[in-house]
Amino acid sequence: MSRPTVLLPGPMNETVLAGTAEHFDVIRLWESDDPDAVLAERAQDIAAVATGGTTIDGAFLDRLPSLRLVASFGVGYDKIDAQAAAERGVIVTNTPGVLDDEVADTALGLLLMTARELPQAERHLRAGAWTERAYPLTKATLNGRTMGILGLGRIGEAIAKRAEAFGISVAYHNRHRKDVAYRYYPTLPELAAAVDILMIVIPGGDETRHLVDAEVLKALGADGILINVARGTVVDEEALVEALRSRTILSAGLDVFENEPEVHPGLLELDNAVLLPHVGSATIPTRNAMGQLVVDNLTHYFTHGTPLTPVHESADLVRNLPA
Ligand code: 8YV
Repeated sequence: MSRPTVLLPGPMNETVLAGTAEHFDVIRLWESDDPDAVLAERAQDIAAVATGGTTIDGAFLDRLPSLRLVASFGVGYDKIDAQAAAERGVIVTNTPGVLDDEVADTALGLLLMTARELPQAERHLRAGAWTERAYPLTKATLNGRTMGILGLGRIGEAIAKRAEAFGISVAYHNRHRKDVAYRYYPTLPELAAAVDILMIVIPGGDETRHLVDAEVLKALGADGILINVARGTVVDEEALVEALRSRTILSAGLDVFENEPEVHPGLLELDNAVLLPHVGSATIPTRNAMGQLVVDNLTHYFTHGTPLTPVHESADLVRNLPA
């Protein structure tokens, strides 16, 4: 039997490249001089796509009539229209679970960096300023603080566990209350008003666009710290720059940006923002585990007829798969 054809629109990590090459007939679209011609010529063959960041919308899906599965690298899949895929009978998978601890570690690291101004203190030392004067005491401490988690999912829970170990008390806002011991706030402004640290872990996409706006930042208040390890689109970046400039909030630690890798020039100028280049899950072991789950979703689907980790928009399709 011939091997199923898997399309890779863009470059992916070694684990995905090696794993797909071992099991499938692979099209490396980014290496082609004329990707449109390749897509048109091979459209009938392509049974799956493995992707890590390419936008996949209805128009893209319509070009691939034999497509059955889109295996996405990463837990967030806001670049993929999973609803449009479901309407066309195409299952989408992501890589949940294997990156929770890594992203939670980054979130706590970024919180420490932001609250205690560690990058600024290190810059002070490297600039030779320590011999002139001690680095100023920071206004913020993590002792006795409260963290509000926006989006208490798997990564949110891993962050909550770490925060508790730091002696930080945890509250959260989700659309629905969960069966957890943390205090629940039914609206985001109420959560923001009640906490010292607002931790964003909610998925991106249209539904959560600019959820953290000027009103939420005002509610967080002058001692408030904003941390975002989710998607830049969740925050109204213009409003954030203004809130940081006017000290409406104390500081922000950001791993993600609205137009990344472009970063708002206003953020770059501010001394009360700590900025990381989207490194939440960026270790070799974790990225390899994510890559392996992409490959495993593909092989499991083509061997057993079911994917391992479908997204919720694909739930009905998966339920109706032949046993
Ligand atoms: C990765 C992420 O940076 O999983 C996600 O949703 O944002 C990160 O783990 C991203 O998937 C890399 O392409």
